[in-house]
Amino acid sequence: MTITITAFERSPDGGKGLARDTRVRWALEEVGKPYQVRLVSFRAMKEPAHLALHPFGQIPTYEEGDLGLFETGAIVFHIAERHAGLLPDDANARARAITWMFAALSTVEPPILELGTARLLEGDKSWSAQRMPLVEDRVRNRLGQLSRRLGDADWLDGAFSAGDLMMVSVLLRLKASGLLDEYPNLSAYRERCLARPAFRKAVADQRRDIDAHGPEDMGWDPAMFAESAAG
Ligand code: GTB
Repeated sequence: MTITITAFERSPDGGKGLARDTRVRWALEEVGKPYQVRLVSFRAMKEPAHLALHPFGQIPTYEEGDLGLFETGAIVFHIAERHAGLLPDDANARARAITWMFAALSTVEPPILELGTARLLEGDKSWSAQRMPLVEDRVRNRLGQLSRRLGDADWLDGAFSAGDLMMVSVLLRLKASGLLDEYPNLSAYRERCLARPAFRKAVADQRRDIDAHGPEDMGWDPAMFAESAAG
């Protein structure tokens, strides 16, 4: 059955892998499943046809036959469950890999998104300079914990898994802040993931899709993209 995902017609980062369709593309490349992309404009994301697929009017979505999914966690989990390559066969190792997916999304990502909001949307507020160190320290707290757990291992738990894919997807948003550079083992972990052929192909294809639309001004409102700021 054909797999179709949605992605931005034009992305604020110009297709550098920061928009969330990257994680889905990467997962599909890791398991070797071909897919089609339906590019959507900002306006189309808020129209009834897209809202029927994604109640919050966002990308990415995933369609396969009768199945329609939204939320990158659910989509990557679905891909990992149905195809070999992203979850171990051993039941306990599999459960631990899934745990890392949840940890990425519900424990590590929130302070990183908050940093994005603070930088992009609140940077001009009178209290921003006072608040910023608190927000950055919340990110550092999680990075320190993650760094200690990773130690000198290549991956979070044994072989590369969907847990690593999700964790590094979350960490990518820290690039502009430089915070990840304070943790050499996490920087090296990120680089290991970025060097994976599946990741490189996913981002190259994303860039190709966006370039096909030209460098037009998207006219996007930063308030719509609070979470893009950390990238
Ligand atoms: N929890 C959802 C998931 O994981 O699937 C979040 C989905 C989401 O935030 N989608 C964003 C979106 O559609 C695109 S990825 N936003 C439009 C809206 O909410 O109206 C966020 C994003 C976009 C662009 C960049 N960038 O270019 O740097 C980075 C991140």
